[in-house]
Amino acid sequence: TSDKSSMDVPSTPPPMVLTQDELKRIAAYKAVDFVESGMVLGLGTGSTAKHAVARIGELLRQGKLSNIVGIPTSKKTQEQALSLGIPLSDLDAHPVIDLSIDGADEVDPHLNLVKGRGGSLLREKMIEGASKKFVVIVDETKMVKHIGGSKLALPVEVVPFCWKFTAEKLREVMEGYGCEAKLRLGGEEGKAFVTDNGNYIVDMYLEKDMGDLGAVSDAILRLPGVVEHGMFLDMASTVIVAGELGVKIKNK
Ligand code: ABF
Repeated sequence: TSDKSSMDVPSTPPPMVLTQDELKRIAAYKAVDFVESGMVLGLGTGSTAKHAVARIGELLRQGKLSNIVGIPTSKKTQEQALSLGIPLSDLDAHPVIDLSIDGADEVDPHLNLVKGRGGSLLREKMIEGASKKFVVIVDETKMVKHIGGSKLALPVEVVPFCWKFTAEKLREVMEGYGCEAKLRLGGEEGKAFVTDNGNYIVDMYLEKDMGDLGAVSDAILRLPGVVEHGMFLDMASTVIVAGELGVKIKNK
C-alpha cells in the first residue's frame, strides 16, 4: 500500500504578501489611469506620489502620454519630474489644474485627509485646491476612523518668528475644543525642519476626535503666526486604497 505521507501532494503557494511599498505603487499606478494626454497635472510629494510621478514619466517616454504639464508640490518632486523629462510649470501659469495625484497620512470615512508629514502641505494644498479633480493614493494603513486617529502628527506650517508663541496659541485653541494637544517643532532633534517656503512645521499630537473639523480649521487659521495646517477637508474627489485584498476606489 502506498504510504500516504509519501504521496506527491501539490504544495499550494503561500498567499502573496505585498509590501507596503508595493501597495503604494499599485495605488499610484491606478491613479495614473486617470491621466489623459494634454492634461495639466498636480504632482504630489511623498513615497506614494513618487510612484505616480515615475509612472507618468515612463508613459511619456513610451509615447503613451503626450503634452503633459506637471505642477510640482515640492522642490523634491520638481527634481524627480525634471529627471524624468516631465515638462514643468507653476500655478501662476496654470491657475486651473486638471488633475492632482498625491499621497496622504490619514484618510477618514468622509475622505477628509491629514497631509504634510513630508513638510509640503502648503504647496500641496494650494495646488490640489486649484485642481478640478484630486485623486489621493494610499495604502490601507492610512485609513482612520477620525482625523488624528493615527495618533501621529497633525502638521501646522508656522512662520519662524516667535514660533513658540504660535505653538502655545495653537495649544490653547485645541484646548478650547476640548482637545489636549501636545506640540513639538518638526525636524530632527534640536534642528527645525524648514519648508520649501522658509517656514517651520509645528507637529500637533491630538488624543481624540476633534469633532467639528471645519471650526477647528478656521480657529487654527485665524492665528496670525499660522501659515497653513495639514487637514485637507472636503478636497479629495477620489481616494484609491491599495490593500492585501485588492484596490478600493472611494469617490466623494
Ligand atoms: C505627502 O505625502 C504629504 O502630504 C503626506 O504627508 C505624504 C504621505 O507620505 P507617503 O506617501 O510617503 O506615506 O503628500
